[in-house]
Amino acid sequence: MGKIVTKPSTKAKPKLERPKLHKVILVNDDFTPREFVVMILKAEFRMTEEQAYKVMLTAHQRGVCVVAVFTKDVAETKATRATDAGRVKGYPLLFTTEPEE
Ligand code: TYC
Repeated sequence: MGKIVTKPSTKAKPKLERPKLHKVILVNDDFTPREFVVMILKAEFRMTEEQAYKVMLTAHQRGVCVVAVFTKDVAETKATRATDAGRVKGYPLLFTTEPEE
């Protein structure tokens, strides 16, 4: 019985690339009331009071806090909506986005 010789595979493996996730980052400022930040986090990011308070406090103490990760589109839309909600009230509240490594 002869040995079966297989030729080296040259088939390209299709890469299943999952879309890179983007962080939404809450940035601290000296003017936006704490309760307003908590309210926006609850409304836009569907957090509980407790989760929202922790994220607000972390940003307050450290300058920034990652709120959540989403696909690029969703992250940018949510960051813009949340930032605009502050602007409407005259607050400098800022949400930014950044791709995950
Ligand atoms: N630093 C604000 C204050 O003392 C509260 C605040 C927290 C504002 C987090 C923005 O991302 C922020 N009123």
